[in-house]
Amino acid sequence: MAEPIQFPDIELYRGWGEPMRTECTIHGLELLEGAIPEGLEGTLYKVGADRQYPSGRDDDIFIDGEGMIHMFRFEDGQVDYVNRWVRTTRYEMQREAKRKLFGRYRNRYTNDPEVDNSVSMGTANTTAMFHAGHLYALKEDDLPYEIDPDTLETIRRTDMNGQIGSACFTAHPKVDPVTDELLGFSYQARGDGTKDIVFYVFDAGGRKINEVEFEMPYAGMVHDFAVTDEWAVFPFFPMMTDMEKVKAGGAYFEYHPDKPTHVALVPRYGKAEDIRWFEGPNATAGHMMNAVRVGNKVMLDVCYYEGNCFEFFPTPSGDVAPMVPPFLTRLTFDLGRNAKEYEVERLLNVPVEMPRTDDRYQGRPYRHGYCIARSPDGSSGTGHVNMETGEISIWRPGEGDMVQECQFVPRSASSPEGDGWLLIPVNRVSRNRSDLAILDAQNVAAGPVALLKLPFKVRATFHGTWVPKHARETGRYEYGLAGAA
Ligand code: V55
Ligand code: FE
Repeated sequence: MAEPIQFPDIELYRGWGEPMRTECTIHGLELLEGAIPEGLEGTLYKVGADRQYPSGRDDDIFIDGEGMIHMFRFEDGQVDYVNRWVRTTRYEMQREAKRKLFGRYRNRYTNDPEVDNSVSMGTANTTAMFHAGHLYALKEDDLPYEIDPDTLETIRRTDMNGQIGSACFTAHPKVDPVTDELLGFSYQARGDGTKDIVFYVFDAGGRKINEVEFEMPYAGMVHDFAVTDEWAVFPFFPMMTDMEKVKAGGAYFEYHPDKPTHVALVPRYGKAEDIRWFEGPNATAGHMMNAVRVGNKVMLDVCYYEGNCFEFFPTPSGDVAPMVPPFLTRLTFDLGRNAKEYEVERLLNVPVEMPRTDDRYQGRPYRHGYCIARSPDGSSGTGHVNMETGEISIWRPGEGDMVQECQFVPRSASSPEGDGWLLIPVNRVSRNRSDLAILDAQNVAAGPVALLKLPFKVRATFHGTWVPKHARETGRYEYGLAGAA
């Protein structure tokens, strides 16, 4: 007899966090308000964590949980919605066993004895990536899972035709929609607790054209990075893995409040010997908005925590280090000087997370940023940041409601920066269901130009990507920059 399915009564699973565990298909979402903009043709893919089976543990955390991929397909004036579990090795093994076999977040020493130590813990729960005609679901501790872009069926776990020789690939790759290059990396690349990091550049056809292998100062978490025309910027915040603690069943990461931050600037098309190292104050961060090079200076714009960014990762002594608010902050690295320090400058005094841009301007001088702006009452709204003036304008969906990460879609392949729409899954918390809001990206505060209804909740998505109709057909974005030749 299989065990009864009973989730523990913990905060994580209450209210909006109640596991959804449901695969749905809707042909044509109801339009509640406004009109779907003409010319908006393509697919928004989003990936998040749901809960396949109860773990029986009380140390479960929101960034764990089996991957669920969602799509909103805009076609012929309507929007279809589909979501499917990603059939990871872990998902399939648990489905077969009819119970949870994998234990604490990234801690294989807490797995059920019937799971071989070599099986990946990967959940494919963090983002969707589209490159060279293929769609993937990603988690930073595992290889990519290729997904059918029309049905969301899982095709395979892949090392990209043997080109990734590591155990994993980042969940924050950068696909440049102008050059169609893919930039990514593997961290703890030789397995749990290793210091190896490998940076990759792939061309528009998916062929690896550069690889730079180097060592981090310690086996840390490298959740995101940023790229400019010449550099890949890797901040190493002191969120570290201690394998002795992990082997004893502890948390996979610990926040060290007394350690500095190290930053590596890795040449985009160069070699490890040309890496430039910097060192700065204690801090943490998950997400980068962008990086830009101007002359000899590289600027990294990041949602910066002057302390811990994850309450569930303790200090080495086992204390809870309370989470501090994230502020959009610019770190400036002067490559013209032979100094290790960098400048730290707060750009905005409102706590913001899940930063995005018009992705054609990743690594290029930019004027528009988008983010989730938090309110003191626990609700949230979608923010537009004018990067020249530092002003933020915010759309708040309603009392108690929350927004998920937005996706910018340009009006046309070569429209000016910021001319387009924002697509946003909205948590209608009091109604226990979701909407998809479409905002005019140049007038965020005016509220949705269209609002589509989901008769259930899209529980949690972290990140995603937009694939325009022409890219699904040709495998290339081939976007342009307004004013560029
Ligand atoms: C983060 C998210 C993750 C993860 C590690 O936001 C770090 C940071 C969604 O999963 O596994
Ligand atoms: Fe992330």
